[in-house]
Amino acid sequence: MDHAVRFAGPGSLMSTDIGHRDLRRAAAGTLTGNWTGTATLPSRTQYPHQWSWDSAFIAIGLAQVSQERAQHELLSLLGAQWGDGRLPHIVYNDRADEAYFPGPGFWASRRVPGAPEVSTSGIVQPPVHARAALTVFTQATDEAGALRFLTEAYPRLAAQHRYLRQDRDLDGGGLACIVHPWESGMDNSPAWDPFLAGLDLSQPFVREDLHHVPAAERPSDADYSAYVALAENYRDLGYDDGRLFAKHPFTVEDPLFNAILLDGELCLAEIARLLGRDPEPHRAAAYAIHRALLARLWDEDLGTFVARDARTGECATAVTVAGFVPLLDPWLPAAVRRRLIDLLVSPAFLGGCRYPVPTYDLRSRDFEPHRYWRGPAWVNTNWLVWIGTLRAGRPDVARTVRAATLELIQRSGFREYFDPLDGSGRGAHDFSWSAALTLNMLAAGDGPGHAAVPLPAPGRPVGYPRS
Ligand code: 9WN
Repeated sequence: MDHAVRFAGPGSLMSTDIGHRDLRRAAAGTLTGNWTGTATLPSRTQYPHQWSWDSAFIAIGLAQVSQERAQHELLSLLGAQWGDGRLPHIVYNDRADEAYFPGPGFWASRRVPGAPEVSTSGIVQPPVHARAALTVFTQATDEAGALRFLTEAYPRLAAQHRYLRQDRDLDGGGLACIVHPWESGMDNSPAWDPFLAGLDLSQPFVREDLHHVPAAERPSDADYSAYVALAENYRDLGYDDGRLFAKHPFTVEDPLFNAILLDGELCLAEIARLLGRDPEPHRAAAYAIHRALLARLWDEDLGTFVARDARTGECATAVTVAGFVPLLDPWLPAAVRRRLIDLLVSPAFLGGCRYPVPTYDLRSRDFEPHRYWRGPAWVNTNWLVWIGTLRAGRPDVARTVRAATLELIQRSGFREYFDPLDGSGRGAHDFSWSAALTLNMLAAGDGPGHAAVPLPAPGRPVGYPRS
């Protein structure tokens, strides 16, 4: 197959040093504008608290600006970890209590044994944090200080991963389940539609998310009702994962979440090695996820990874950008890797629009270029695909994804998401991870192997036959 990507290259300004220098300055300014003194808000207007995977992406960008702030960003989030190891998806900022729904009163985290003093939500987000900690380390100039940071972060990251691999592996099949679309980070993805159909959605609530962003760019009221109902149910079960399988209607294995968990275990193996600890349990955990991902989520007909309902075994048929994130798996069979790259460069994604990467197959009947996670390009998913293609040994495709991302930013600013057809910005303005990951992409340049994008060696996991 011809892998030529039919994407028109980056604008001329982007290829100049001046363009990059201005972009770097603007990105650093955006992060400073959203800094509270202890953490960085995703957006001052739309998201006035600390979010989990946002903070991981932000720390990766802050590593280019200030080691101190990058370390602080992650440690402040890790400080809100629950006793069972879960890292909450929101850590609430007391000063912005009423500005976001659902607020701290909804989750009532402080009534839960083992929850921290600070108010948090009770759900999680994709575990990009081990990769973030390793990237902060690889960008440090004060190695001794950065090792102290890793020493502090490592046990918490290991506990976070243990929670996901054990407590969230609800049927023992080797993958972590998400129990709410918010846990996927791609909240409104069409992949969740079949699993949300038929839920009882009668709770009254007031949406705060439509004050700053048009309704046509946000989830529908029906989707929001499902989010609220699921969150209430999990809360009313006492956030007890042991009761989920019998009593919770959303238990889903997501390829993006699990591929990030796999990658995170390899990053933890590297962190363990740096700290003189045993990396082997982390490598073995990564390899176990690799096997389960292939066995459970690979769809041979579609040529991509799909989400699966852990209870019924039903798989989603939506082809989304989440399916490419397993390119992060260094053990992926060559044929699977090839199929994924073929799909990625095809008219369904890179080859079909001027401003990739769309989050959803462009040819789908319900593709929406403006609505949150149902079509727009996002910087964080572009970044994950970029690292995945580097990991997969396709620097040609990686170059295209990086150029497309920087061009979007140059054209429309640090918006939350972008119309992949015309490149216009959507959602929140001055969005932190768009700025942070721009800084990382600028630092890494085009060539693979830069320290700003560590790709820890997979090693040879002990005790497993080759798959
Ligand atoms: C719910 C903060 C978060 C991101 C998510 C994104 C969006 C929240 C919302 O904003 O979700 O968690 O209110 O829509 O989907 O990925 O972490 O930026």
